[in-house]
Amino acid sequence: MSSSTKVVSKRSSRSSVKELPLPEEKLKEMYRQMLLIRRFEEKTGQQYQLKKFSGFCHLYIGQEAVAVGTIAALQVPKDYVFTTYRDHAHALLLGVPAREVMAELFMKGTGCSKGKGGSMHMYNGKMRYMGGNGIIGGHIPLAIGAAFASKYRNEGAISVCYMGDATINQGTFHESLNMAGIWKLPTVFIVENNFYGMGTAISRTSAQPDLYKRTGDAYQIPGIRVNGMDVLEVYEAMKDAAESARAGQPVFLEMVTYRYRGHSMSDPATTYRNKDEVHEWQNKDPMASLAQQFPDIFTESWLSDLEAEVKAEVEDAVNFADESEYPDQADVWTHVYADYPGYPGPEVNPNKYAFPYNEFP
Ligand SMILES: Cc1ncc(C[n+]2csc(CCOP(=O)(O)OP(=O)(O)O)c2C)c(N)n1
Ligand SMILES: [Mg+2]
Repeated sequence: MSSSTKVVSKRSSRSSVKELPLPEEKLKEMYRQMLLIRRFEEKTGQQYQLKKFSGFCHLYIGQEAVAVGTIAALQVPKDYVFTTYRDHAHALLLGVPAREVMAELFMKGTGCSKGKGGSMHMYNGKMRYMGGNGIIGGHIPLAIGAAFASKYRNEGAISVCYMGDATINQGTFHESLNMAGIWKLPTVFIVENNFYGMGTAISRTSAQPDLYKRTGDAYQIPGIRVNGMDVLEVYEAMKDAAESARAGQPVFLEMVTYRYRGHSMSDPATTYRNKDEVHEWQNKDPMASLAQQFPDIFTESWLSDLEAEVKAEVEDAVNFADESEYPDQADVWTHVYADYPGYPGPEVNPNKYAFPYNEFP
């Protein structure tokens, strides 16, 4: 793979069932996953407005094809996955039941991070989902650390690091990519380019607006631009990138995508972009375009059955989260740091740290 090359779709016409690029079941599963994410996120937005939970909440609506297409190309649960605070979708795809993602949003003890992480800190250690991270760029060194560990132990796992377009001006990005380039760490860096960092357009903050060009010569990490609204194109690009990373050549993928909602639940997105722009992207919707390409598979009756099934799954998640309890106060110091023998040490009296917190460790 050469540096700084654009990806050209390898697929020919997909208009006929005979020319399916993937088995029918796989196409249907990708569609189902995108729909689950869409409906889950819409419900999450409603629950937030109903004040079922508070704090930061960033929805993934519009970007579904990126997480679905990339994770479909991974070896789960061998490969490591790190992402930002826009992390509900990745959790749903990496083995966290919808119930436990919703419960985590509601900060309940049954959530995937035991109710102590909330929206920005989904996690599933068993599936090597190393979670959401709230600090822009803070997770990139962690991701190359996992890649280094995999290489050192000869695990054959790759480390995948998702980030937003505004993240790539952070120092951690450049330091991490330089190390990955020198040490040939098995990493795929994925920029989800939705064109905005909060309310600031990427064209105002990146001297090089073609983000895929920023890593090739600088770090010997090939940069590839991918249509992030096309789940099949994303899948193919990720398959190649994962293969390359596993063989010791890191890759940088620029996924061109768009968020239909504001940056977070507190952003109405009315001041920095107009409705025509949003509609233009909605016309490229990843679910609608997949369904339109394969009308023989995505029939009206199949789609309406799926809608009902997904709706029920999301309703069930809300009921489960509503009925769950908040974490027990006695658990306040568990799952905070890694549990390893000897920590926090025999001399520590758990009662010392009971509410109210007079003393901190
Ligand atoms: C180090 C740091 N600086 C600032 C912030 C505040 N902040 C949260 S999201 C964000 C913009 C990130 O945009 P982008 O990387 O494009 O990701 P997107 O939200 O579009 O997915 C900023 C500046 C932060 N979380 N961490
Ligand atoms: Mg962005």
